[in-house]
Amino acid sequence: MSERKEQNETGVVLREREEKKAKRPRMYRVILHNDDYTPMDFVVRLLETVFHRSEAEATAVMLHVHHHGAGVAGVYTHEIAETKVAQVHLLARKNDHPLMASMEPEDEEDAE
Ligand code: TYC
Repeated sequence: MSERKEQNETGVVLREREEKKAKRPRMYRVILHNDDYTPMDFVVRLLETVFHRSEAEATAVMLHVHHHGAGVAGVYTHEIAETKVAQVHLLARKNDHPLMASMEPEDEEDAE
């Protein structure tokens, strides 16, 4: 955001802030973490309902998390990602499962 200084005929200096560019928003990965207790079927249903994955995608993501410890459920703007993380925790706790989710910026700069 740059500033431009202009001087009019009265000698008053006017500062004008140029319009902020409509940049693409920073995107965040919502990460699901593995645990030993949350049922596989619960994770698949959650990926379908909260993350709008097909059954095949949901199963693939769940198995990835199960075998590798963590995996990407979806990529969203900051506010949407926060909401998804909260929805995962709410649904999991409601069903007495320890399932954990987190979010991280997609671009490298200060990831994690
Ligand atoms: N490891 C769990 C089980 O064997 C399944 C699971 C998958 C749990 C993904 C959490 O994010 C998770 N029942």
